[in-house]
Amino acid sequence: MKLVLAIVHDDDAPRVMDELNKNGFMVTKMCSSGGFLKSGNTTLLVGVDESRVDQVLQIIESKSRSRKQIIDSSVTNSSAIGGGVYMSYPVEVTVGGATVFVLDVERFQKY
Ligand code: 2BA
Repeated sequence: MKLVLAIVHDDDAPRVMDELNKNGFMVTKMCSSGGFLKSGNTTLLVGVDESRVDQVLQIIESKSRSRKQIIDSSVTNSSAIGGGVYMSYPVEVTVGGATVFVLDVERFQKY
């Protein structure tokens, strides 16, 4: 058995989950935040037989879009004469489609 751990955009999560459920996969949704943008995203956990991992990945890929996001990057130049100079400039980052990890499951129990 494998555990597919997928980090997807909040807006894509409902479509990814619907399609996984439609195809008979069980999904757990967790609210998460990216360490870089500090904004919300969704982490999905899917426990699945190894033979069906590719199907899960294909569904996640087909329902996740990549997006351009502009963030404000701040730089403080404290060595400037007369005190620190504060500069802020926009930086474009591409987020997603999905970041996926596939992990081995040592043991799976349901009680
Ligand atoms: P964030 O950490 O908020 O990152 C959002 C996007 O910012 C990333 O998109 C990437 O394009 C950019 N980015 C992240 N760190 C950067 C850095 N140090 N310098 C420049 N740009 C940077 P994605 O790569 O699509 O990642 C989306 C989200 O997936 C991440 O949100 C994070 O929550 C998760 N993620 C990605 N790679 C991961 C990893 N190796 N381990 C754990 N989580 C990961």
